Amino acid sequence: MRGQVAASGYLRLLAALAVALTVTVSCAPASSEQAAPGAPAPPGSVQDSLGPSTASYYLPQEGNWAVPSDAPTARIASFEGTVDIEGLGSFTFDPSEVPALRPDIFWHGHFSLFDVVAHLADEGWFTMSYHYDSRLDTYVIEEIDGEMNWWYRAHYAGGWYDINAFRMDMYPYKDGTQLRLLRQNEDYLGRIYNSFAGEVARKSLNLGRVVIPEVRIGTVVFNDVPVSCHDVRADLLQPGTITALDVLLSLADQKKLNQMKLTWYGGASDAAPVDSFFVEQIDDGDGLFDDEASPESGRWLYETGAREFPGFQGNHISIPSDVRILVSPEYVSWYWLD
Ligand SMILES: [Ca+2]
Repeated sequence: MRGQVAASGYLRLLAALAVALTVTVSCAPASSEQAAPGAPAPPGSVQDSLGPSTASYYLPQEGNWAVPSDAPTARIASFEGTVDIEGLGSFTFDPSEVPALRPDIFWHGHFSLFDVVAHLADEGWFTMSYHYDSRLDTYVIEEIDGEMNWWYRAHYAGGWYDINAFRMDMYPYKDGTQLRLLRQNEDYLGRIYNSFAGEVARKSLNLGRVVIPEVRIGTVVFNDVPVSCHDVRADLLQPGTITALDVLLSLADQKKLNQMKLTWYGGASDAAPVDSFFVEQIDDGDGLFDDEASPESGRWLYETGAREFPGFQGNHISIPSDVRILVSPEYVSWYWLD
Protein backbone atom coordinates (compact mmCIF):
# COMPACT_ATOMS: atom_id res chain seq x y z
CA MET A 1 0.00 0.00 0.00
CA ARG A 2 2.74 2.42 1.02
CA GLY A 3 4.72 1.36 -2.04
CA GLN A 4 1.85 2.28 -4.32
CA VAL A 5 1.46 5.63 -2.63
CA ALA A 6 5.18 6.32 -3.02
CA ALA A 7 5.17 5.31 -6.68
CA SER A 8 2.22 7.50 -7.50
CA GLY A 9 3.85 10.37 -5.62
CA TYR A 10 6.97 9.90 -7.69
CA LEU A 11 5.04 10.07 -10.95
CA ARG A 12 3.35 13.24 -9.78
CA LEU A 13 6.77 14.60 -8.93
CA LEU A 14 8.03 13.98 -12.45
CA ALA A 15 4.98 15.70 -13.83
CA ALA A 16 5.68 18.71 -11.63
CA LEU A 17 9.34 18.90 -12.61
CA ALA A 18 8.91 21.63 -15.17
CA VAL A 19 6.99 23.72 -12.66
CA ALA A 20 9.63 23.16 -9.97
CA LEU A 21 12.46 24.21 -12.27
CA THR A 22 10.69 27.50 -12.92
CA VAL A 23 10.36 27.96 -9.17
CA THR A 24 14.09 27.50 -8.63
CA VAL A 25 14.70 30.53 -10.76
CA SER A 26 11.92 32.66 -9.34
CA CYS A 27 12.84 32.21 -5.68
CA ALA A 28 16.53 33.08 -5.76
CA PRO A 29 17.51 34.13 -2.20
CA ALA A 30 18.43 37.68 -3.20
CA SER A 31 14.90 38.56 -4.29
CA SER A 32 13.06 36.50 -1.67
CA GLU A 33 15.06 38.07 1.11
CA GLN A 34 13.88 41.54 0.17
CA ALA A 35 10.22 40.57 0.00
CA ALA A 36 8.16 42.27 2.68
CA PRO A 37 6.20 39.93 4.90
CA GLY A 38 2.66 39.62 3.67
CA ALA A 39 -0.15 37.16 3.99
CA PRO A 40 0.68 33.70 2.66
CA ALA A 41 -1.79 32.87 -0.07
CA PRO A 42 -3.14 29.50 -1.02
CA PRO A 43 -1.69 28.75 -4.40
CA GLY A 44 -3.86 28.88 -7.48
CA SER A 45 -4.78 25.64 -9.12
CA VAL A 46 -2.56 24.09 -11.75
CA GLN A 47 -3.48 21.30 -14.09
CA ASP A 48 -1.34 18.24 -13.51
CA SER A 49 -1.12 15.83 -16.45
CA LEU A 50 -1.71 12.96 -14.05
CA GLY A 51 -4.86 14.46 -12.58
CA PRO A 52 -6.01 17.61 -10.82
CA SER A 53 -3.63 18.97 -8.22
CA THR A 54 -6.45 20.30 -6.09
CA ALA A 55 -9.14 18.35 -4.27
CA SER A 56 -11.75 19.82 -1.92
CA TYR A 57 -13.46 18.07 0.96
CA TYR A 58 -16.48 19.33 2.85
CA LEU A 59 -16.67 18.00 6.37
CA PRO A 60 -18.49 16.40 7.95
CA GLN A 61 -19.42 13.78 5.38
CA GLU A 62 -22.45 11.81 6.59
CA GLY A 63 -21.71 12.94 10.12
CA ASN A 64 -18.07 11.98 9.95
CA TRP A 65 -15.34 14.63 10.30
CA ALA A 66 -12.56 12.35 9.01
CA VAL A 67 -10.85 13.29 5.75
CA PRO A 68 -11.48 10.47 3.24
CA SER A 69 -8.66 7.94 3.21
CA ASP A 70 -8.12 8.31 -0.55
CA ALA A 71 -7.05 11.97 -0.17
CA PRO A 72 -3.77 12.94 -1.88
CA THR A 73 -0.44 12.42 -0.15
CA ALA A 74 2.80 14.41 -0.05
CA ARG A 75 5.67 13.71 -2.39
CA ILE A 76 8.95 12.58 -0.84
CA ALA A 77 11.75 15.14 -1.28
CA SER A 78 14.13 14.08 -4.06
CA PHE A 79 15.82 17.17 -5.49
CA GLU A 80 19.25 18.24 -4.32
CA GLY A 81 18.84 20.83 -1.56
CA THR A 82 20.99 23.64 -0.22
CA VAL A 83 21.61 25.13 3.22
CA ASP A 84 23.34 28.48 3.80
CA ILE A 85 25.26 28.85 7.03
CA GLU A 86 26.39 32.33 7.95
CA GLY A 87 30.15 32.61 7.65
CA LEU A 88 30.61 29.06 6.35
CA GLY A 89 28.90 29.10 2.97
CA SER A 90 26.41 26.90 1.13
CA PHE A 91 26.16 23.14 1.48
CA THR A 92 24.23 20.80 -0.77
CA PHE A 93 22.67 17.49 0.17
CA ASP A 94 20.71 14.59 -1.25
CA PRO A 95 17.37 14.38 0.60
CA SER A 96 17.26 10.61 0.23
CA GLU A 97 20.29 10.42 2.55
CA VAL A 98 18.86 12.52 5.38
CA PRO A 99 17.82 10.48 8.42
CA ALA A 100 15.02 11.77 10.66
CA LEU A 101 16.14 12.53 14.19
CA ARG A 102 12.48 12.75 15.20
CA PRO A 103 11.06 9.42 14.00
CA ASP A 104 8.52 10.01 16.78
CA ILE A 105 7.10 12.80 14.57
CA PHE A 106 7.90 12.14 10.90
CA TRP A 107 6.63 9.26 8.83
CA HIS A 108 9.17 7.29 6.79
CA GLY A 109 10.87 9.35 4.09
CA HIS A 110 9.97 12.71 5.64
CA PHE A 111 12.22 14.79 7.87
CA SER A 112 12.75 18.25 9.33
CA LEU A 113 14.94 21.24 8.53
CA PHE A 114 17.03 20.43 11.59
CA ASP A 115 17.66 16.93 10.21
CA VAL A 116 19.26 18.47 7.13
CA VAL A 117 21.73 20.49 9.17
CA ALA A 118 22.51 17.59 11.52
CA HIS A 119 23.06 15.33 8.51
CA LEU A 120 25.55 17.74 6.92
CA ALA A 121 27.42 18.03 10.23
CA ASP A 122 27.42 14.27 10.71
CA GLU A 123 28.88 13.91 7.21
CA GLY A 124 31.76 16.14 8.30
CA TRP A 125 31.02 19.26 6.24
CA PHE A 126 31.36 21.40 9.37
CA THR A 127 31.58 20.86 13.09
CA MET A 128 28.37 21.16 15.04
CA SER A 129 27.46 19.98 18.52
CA TYR A 130 23.81 19.54 19.39
CA HIS A 131 21.56 17.66 21.76
CA TYR A 132 17.91 16.96 22.41
CA ASP A 133 16.54 18.93 25.36
CA SER A 134 13.43 17.31 26.81
CA ARG A 135 12.56 20.47 28.81
CA LEU A 136 12.13 22.27 25.48
CA ASP A 137 11.02 19.25 23.42
CA THR A 138 13.46 20.09 20.67
CA TYR A 139 17.02 19.66 19.45
CA VAL A 140 19.30 22.52 20.44
CA ILE A 141 22.41 23.58 18.53
CA GLU A 142 25.22 24.20 21.02
CA GLU A 143 27.73 25.46 18.50
CA ILE A 144 28.69 25.44 14.85
CA ASP A 145 32.33 25.94 13.91
CA GLY A 146 33.04 27.11 17.46
CA GLU A 147 30.29 29.78 17.45
CA MET A 148 27.19 29.75 19.67
CA ASN A 149 23.65 31.17 19.44
CA TRP A 150 22.34 29.89 16.10
CA TRP A 151 18.82 30.26 14.81
CA TYR A 152 17.34 29.90 11.34
CA ARG A 153 15.18 31.45 8.64
CA ALA A 154 13.40 29.33 6.08
CA HIS A 155 10.70 29.26 3.45
CA TYR A 156 9.03 26.92 1.02
CA ALA A 157 9.04 27.34 -2.76
CA GLY A 158 7.42 30.61 -3.75
CA GLY A 159 7.66 32.06 -0.23
CA TRP A 160 9.95 34.41 1.63
CA TYR A 161 12.21 34.08 4.65
CA ASP A 162 9.75 34.15 7.54
CA ILE A 163 10.86 35.32 10.95
CA ASN A 164 9.88 32.36 13.03
CA ALA A 165 9.84 31.15 16.59
CA PHE A 166 9.07 27.57 15.62
CA ARG A 167 11.05 24.45 16.48
CA MET A 168 13.40 23.63 13.62
CA ASP A 169 13.08 19.88 14.22
CA MET A 170 9.31 20.09 13.66
CA TYR A 171 9.52 22.11 10.44
CA PRO A 172 8.85 19.65 7.58
CA TYR A 173 11.34 19.75 4.74
CA LYS A 174 10.13 19.45 1.16
CA ASP A 175 11.67 20.05 -2.25
CA GLY A 176 12.34 23.73 -2.87
CA THR A 177 12.78 24.64 0.82
CA GLN A 178 15.24 27.48 1.37
CA LEU A 179 17.12 27.29 4.67
CA ARG A 180 19.64 29.58 6.23
CA LEU A 181 21.33 29.45 9.64
CA LEU A 182 22.25 32.74 11.25
CA ARG A 183 23.88 33.80 14.48
CA GLN A 184 21.52 35.63 16.81
CA ASN A 185 21.95 37.41 20.07
CA GLU A 186 21.71 35.32 23.17
CA ASP A 187 18.72 37.20 24.60
CA TYR A 188 16.64 36.52 21.50
CA LEU A 189 17.41 32.80 21.59
CA GLY A 190 16.67 32.80 25.31
CA ARG A 191 13.20 34.22 24.63
CA ILE A 192 12.51 31.55 22.02
CA TYR A 193 13.69 28.74 24.28
CA ASN A 194 11.71 30.14 27.20
CA SER A 195 8.58 29.96 25.06
CA PHE A 196 9.34 26.30 24.29
CA ALA A 197 9.88 25.59 28.00
CA GLY A 198 6.54 27.26 28.72
CA GLU A 199 4.81 24.92 26.28
CA VAL A 200 6.37 21.82 27.80
CA ALA A 201 5.44 23.03 31.29
CA ARG A 202 1.83 23.69 30.18
CA LYS A 203 1.54 20.24 28.68
CA SER A 204 2.96 18.68 31.82
CA LEU A 205 0.53 20.67 33.97
CA ASN A 206 -2.28 19.28 31.80
CA LEU A 207 -0.98 15.76 32.45
CA GLY A 208 0.39 15.35 28.94
CA ARG A 209 -2.70 16.61 27.14
CA VAL A 210 -2.74 19.58 24.80
CA VAL A 211 -5.13 22.21 26.18
CA ILE A 212 -4.94 25.60 24.50
CA PRO A 213 -5.71 28.58 26.73
CA GLU A 214 -7.17 30.66 23.89
CA VAL A 215 -8.43 29.70 20.45
CA ARG A 216 -9.82 32.52 18.35
CA ILE A 217 -11.78 31.97 15.13
CA GLY A 218 -12.78 35.26 13.59
CA THR A 219 -14.63 37.06 16.37
CA VAL A 220 -15.30 33.99 18.50
CA VAL A 221 -13.02 33.02 21.38
CA PHE A 222 -12.85 29.58 22.98
CA ASN A 223 -10.92 29.11 26.20
CA ASP A 224 -9.05 26.04 27.44
CA VAL A 225 -9.69 23.94 24.36
CA PRO A 226 -8.59 20.30 24.69
CA VAL A 227 -7.05 19.10 21.43
CA SER A 228 -6.86 15.53 20.22
CA CYS A 229 -5.14 14.09 17.19
CA HIS A 230 -7.02 13.24 13.99
CA ASP A 231 -4.12 11.93 11.88
CA VAL A 232 -5.17 13.86 8.77
CA ARG A 233 -1.58 13.77 7.48
CA ALA A 234 -0.73 10.16 8.28
CA ASP A 235 1.33 10.15 5.05
CA LEU A 236 3.79 12.65 6.54
CA LEU A 237 3.40 12.58 10.32
CA GLN A 238 3.43 9.72 12.79
CA PRO A 239 0.07 8.74 14.28
CA GLY A 240 -0.71 10.87 17.33
CA THR A 241 1.14 13.99 16.14
CA ILE A 242 -1.04 17.02 16.93
CA THR A 243 -1.25 19.86 14.42
CA ALA A 244 -2.94 23.25 14.18
CA LEU A 245 -5.64 21.63 12.02
CA ASP A 246 -6.43 19.29 14.92
CA VAL A 247 -7.51 22.34 16.91
CA LEU A 248 -10.35 22.98 14.44
CA LEU A 249 -11.23 19.31 14.20
CA SER A 250 -11.33 19.09 18.00
CA LEU A 251 -13.73 22.06 18.11
CA ALA A 252 -15.80 20.17 15.54
CA ASP A 253 -15.77 17.09 17.81
CA GLN A 254 -16.97 19.40 20.58
CA LYS A 255 -19.86 20.45 18.30
CA LYS A 256 -18.66 24.04 18.01
CA LEU A 257 -18.47 23.94 14.20
CA ASN A 258 -21.10 23.11 11.58
CA GLN A 259 -18.96 22.67 8.50
CA MET A 260 -15.41 22.96 7.23
CA LYS A 261 -13.91 22.85 3.79
CA LEU A 262 -10.38 21.60 3.26
CA THR A 263 -8.70 21.90 -0.13
CA TRP A 264 -5.56 20.00 -1.04
CA TYR A 265 -3.09 21.91 -3.20
CA GLY A 266 -0.38 19.98 -5.02
CA GLY A 267 1.35 23.06 -6.33
CA ALA A 268 1.11 26.14 -8.50
CA SER A 269 3.25 27.77 -11.11
CA ASP A 270 4.96 29.92 -8.49
CA ALA A 271 5.03 27.39 -5.66
CA ALA A 272 5.60 23.67 -5.96
CA PRO A 273 5.36 21.36 -4.27
CA VAL A 274 2.74 22.49 -1.76
CA ASP A 275 1.15 19.14 -0.95
CA SER A 276 -1.03 20.33 1.91
CA PHE A 277 -4.60 21.05 2.87
CA PHE A 278 -5.72 24.65 3.22
CA VAL A 279 -8.68 25.49 5.42
CA GLU A 280 -11.21 27.20 3.16
CA GLN A 281 -14.27 27.27 5.36
CA ILE A 282 -14.88 27.38 9.10
CA ASP A 283 -18.64 27.60 9.53
CA ASP A 284 -19.68 27.99 13.16
CA GLY A 285 -23.16 29.20 12.29
CA ASP A 286 -22.96 32.70 13.75
CA GLY A 287 -23.32 34.36 10.36
CA LEU A 288 -19.86 35.94 10.40
CA PHE A 289 -17.22 34.56 8.03
CA ASP A 290 -19.17 31.33 7.69
CA ASP A 291 -18.92 31.13 3.91
CA GLU A 292 -16.28 29.47 1.80
CA ALA A 293 -13.08 31.27 0.97
CA SER A 294 -12.89 32.72 -2.54
CA PRO A 295 -10.83 35.31 -4.40
CA GLU A 296 -13.78 37.71 -4.07
CA SER A 297 -14.75 37.18 -0.44
CA GLY A 298 -11.49 36.38 1.33
CA ARG A 299 -9.72 33.53 3.07
CA TRP A 300 -8.57 32.16 6.40
CA LEU A 301 -5.10 32.65 7.81
CA TYR A 302 -3.82 31.46 11.14
CA GLU A 303 -1.02 31.79 13.59
CA THR A 304 -0.07 29.92 16.74
CA GLY A 305 2.58 29.97 19.42
CA ALA A 306 3.51 32.10 22.42
CA ARG A 307 2.12 35.62 23.03
CA GLU A 308 5.73 36.75 23.00
CA PHE A 309 5.96 36.28 19.22
CA PRO A 310 2.67 37.47 17.66
CA GLY A 311 2.05 37.75 13.94
CA PHE A 312 5.12 38.22 11.80
CA GLN A 313 7.34 38.32 14.89
CA GLY A 314 7.44 34.54 14.76
CA ASN A 315 4.04 32.82 14.96
CA HIS A 316 2.65 33.62 11.52
CA ILE A 317 4.75 31.41 9.30
CA SER A 318 3.97 29.72 6.04
CA ILE A 319 3.60 26.14 7.25
CA PRO A 320 0.06 24.98 6.41
CA SER A 321 -2.02 24.06 9.45
CA ASP A 322 -2.25 20.36 8.55
CA VAL A 323 1.50 19.94 9.11
CA ARG A 324 2.05 22.68 11.72
CA ILE A 325 2.99 20.52 14.68
CA LEU A 326 1.89 21.75 18.10
CA VAL A 327 3.49 21.06 21.45
CA SER A 328 1.16 23.11 23.66
CA PRO A 329 0.88 26.69 22.42
CA GLU A 330 -0.48 29.64 24.34
CA TYR A 331 -2.93 30.50 21.60
CA VAL A 332 -4.19 29.74 18.10
CA SER A 333 -5.84 32.48 16.04
CA TRP A 334 -7.68 32.06 12.77
CA TYR A 335 -8.59 35.29 11.04
CA TRP A 336 -10.38 36.17 7.89
CA LEU A 337 -8.52 38.27 5.37
CA ASP A 338 -10.72 40.11 2.85
CA1 LIG B 1 -18.55 32.43 11.95
